[in-house]
Amino acid sequence: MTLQFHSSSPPTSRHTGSELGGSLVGQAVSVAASGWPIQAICAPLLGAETAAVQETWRLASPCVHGASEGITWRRAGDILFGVIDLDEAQFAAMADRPPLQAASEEAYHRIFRLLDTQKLPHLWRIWNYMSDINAETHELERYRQFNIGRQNAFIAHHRSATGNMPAACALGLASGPLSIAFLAGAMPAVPIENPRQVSACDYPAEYGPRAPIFSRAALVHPPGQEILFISGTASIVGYRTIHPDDVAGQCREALGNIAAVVAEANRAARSRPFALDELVYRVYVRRAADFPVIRDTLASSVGGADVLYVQADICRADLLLEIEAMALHTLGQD
Ligand code: 3EB
Repeated sequence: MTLQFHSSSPPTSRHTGSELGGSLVGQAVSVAASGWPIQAICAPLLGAETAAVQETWRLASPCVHGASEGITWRRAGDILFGVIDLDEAQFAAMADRPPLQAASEEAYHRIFRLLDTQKLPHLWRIWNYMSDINAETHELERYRQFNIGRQNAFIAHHRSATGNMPAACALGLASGPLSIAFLAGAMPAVPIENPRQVSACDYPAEYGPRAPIFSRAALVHPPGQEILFISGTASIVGYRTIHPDDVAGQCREALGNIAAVVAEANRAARSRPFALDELVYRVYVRRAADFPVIRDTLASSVGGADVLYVQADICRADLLLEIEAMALHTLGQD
């Protein structure tokens, strides 16, 4: 009855009924009208043997599902996975705000309404994707527009914008809608910060008029389990990007940040300590040409760990890569 995570390549479209949902990552993937909450992440895989990978959350207990306000979701017990894709063109008429800001605010409003209705108020992990994340329109970088909309929705729903935030990532793709996938539950996540980094909610205004909302990691506790989600992690110390033009340096720094977050998580963990070589990693690489250096740097640090490399834009123009990770532990068995 535990929550499980499976990765399959090539992807399989077979549903046994116990899948909550997941993602399909690869160039030109599409999940049109499947009716399942599967987030299409249209981005080239690097160094992979297949063009696409399917990642699936599975829970062997009866699922209920629905589609409300454009969110496709499935719920098993007290865990819900949902996906919402919004076309920014539909928000173009709101002349007072950039369309991406309006779309992100609306997407989060809808997510919070669904979670209220389902009485599963606690967001655990959020995956945010948008096109042209570093482009400047309306005199503001699009990632910063997204941050305004996200923070407005958190505040409107009386959710703290500074504490108890979910783990998250936010990446740029070449095209496509604003796409947000989320895992939520009845129990709050335990947020983890990184002592080497300023909390994202405290970033100074030079990184945007409104701060991002996420914690560096989250520990969540489905019955009998402990799951560690490590948010997108980059070469940021304090609040500044370091090693701006040095991809190997950024990679080592990001891994150092992950090690620091894991150490911090282990102080709060209820299961055995999390180890770097047991994590499942997803690495976002801005320039495909940097892939070999990044792969070799990871290999010397996390050995044979499971790593998926995806070409995508990172939310600061000077960041060349971002690494996220997770691990699942069973309680009481280790
Ligand atoms: C950073 O540390 C890098 O906006 O949800 C990482 C994880 C980043 C999540 C988000 C952004 C987000 O600031 C960027």
